[in-house]
Amino acid sequence: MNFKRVKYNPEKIIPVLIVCLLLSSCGERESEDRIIPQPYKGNLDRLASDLREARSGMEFILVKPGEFMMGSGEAEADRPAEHPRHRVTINRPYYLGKYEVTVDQFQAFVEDVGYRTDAEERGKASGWDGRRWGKKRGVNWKNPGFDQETDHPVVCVSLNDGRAFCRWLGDEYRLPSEAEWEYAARAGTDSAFYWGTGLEEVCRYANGGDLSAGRIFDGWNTSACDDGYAWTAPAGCYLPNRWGFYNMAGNAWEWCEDAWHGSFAGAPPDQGVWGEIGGGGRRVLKGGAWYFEPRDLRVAARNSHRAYEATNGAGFRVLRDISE
Ligand SMILES: [Ca+2]
Ligand SMILES: [Ca+2]
Repeated sequence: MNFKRVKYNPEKIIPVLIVCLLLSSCGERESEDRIIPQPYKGNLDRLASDLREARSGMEFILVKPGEFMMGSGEAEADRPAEHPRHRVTINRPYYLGKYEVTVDQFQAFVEDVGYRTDAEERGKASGWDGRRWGKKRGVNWKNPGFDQETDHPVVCVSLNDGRAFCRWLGDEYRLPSEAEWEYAARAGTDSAFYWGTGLEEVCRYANGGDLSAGRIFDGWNTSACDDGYAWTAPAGCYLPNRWGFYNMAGNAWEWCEDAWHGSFAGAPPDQGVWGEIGGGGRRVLKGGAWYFEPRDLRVAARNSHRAYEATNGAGFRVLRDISE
């Protein structure tokens, strides 16, 4: 097996627990046990640089081991949830979806197993309707409150729905940890955006709240450029990051498995999930979405919802583990 369960360092966890209890910011109790990925024993050179999953047609890109600094830098110092910036070692390679999971891929899963999403079961989802944010009756992945094509990212899906989709694909598929997501999104960069720091380039790389959105969302705070879409855009629109991943900034927020913590104090130095795997409390989302201004499209930006919550700005991307 490639993973071992170890007792996490209580000297680091206990202060975080105390702060969380005082601030009521964690949402769920931290587990003392976590799974730490073990170094890869295979030959990296023998791994394909990309692959296609036969059932869904989803494309994946190989992410090789390395190190990176996780969280926001000095120029982004007003964001306590993204601090302290800390070194993370990625010691196992993995494949990550080149694109967000699309409406037609999610539909194939639903039709195959008769799945009903959390939003369908609850009869509602949250979202932005162009005028206000709130819970909307009858809103779900089939009807997110705006028109979508089948190649757009599926939204109004909960963390639970994302996990169910991964189980359908097979045992080696799962949602990424936040560290695995941010390592792939940064793609070797350490700037606020994975294209650098330029706000003038936002609309070339990301579908966010832009001038197209500003023409529809009255009084909305937008980028000073036009990316062409007020709502979601096709997966594969815009420029990819340096490693070939599309829309990691913007379009749909993307679920990660980590439990929500109000800062990175005590964060693990590896790619493993921070927090109990399979829990139902608040979980991390990354990347920003179609209605957000540029600061929420930064690589370090973080959001959280409960595992059952669905919003019309949130979707997900799939990770495929590599054995050995
Ligand atoms: Ca847009
Ligand atoms: Ca995205």
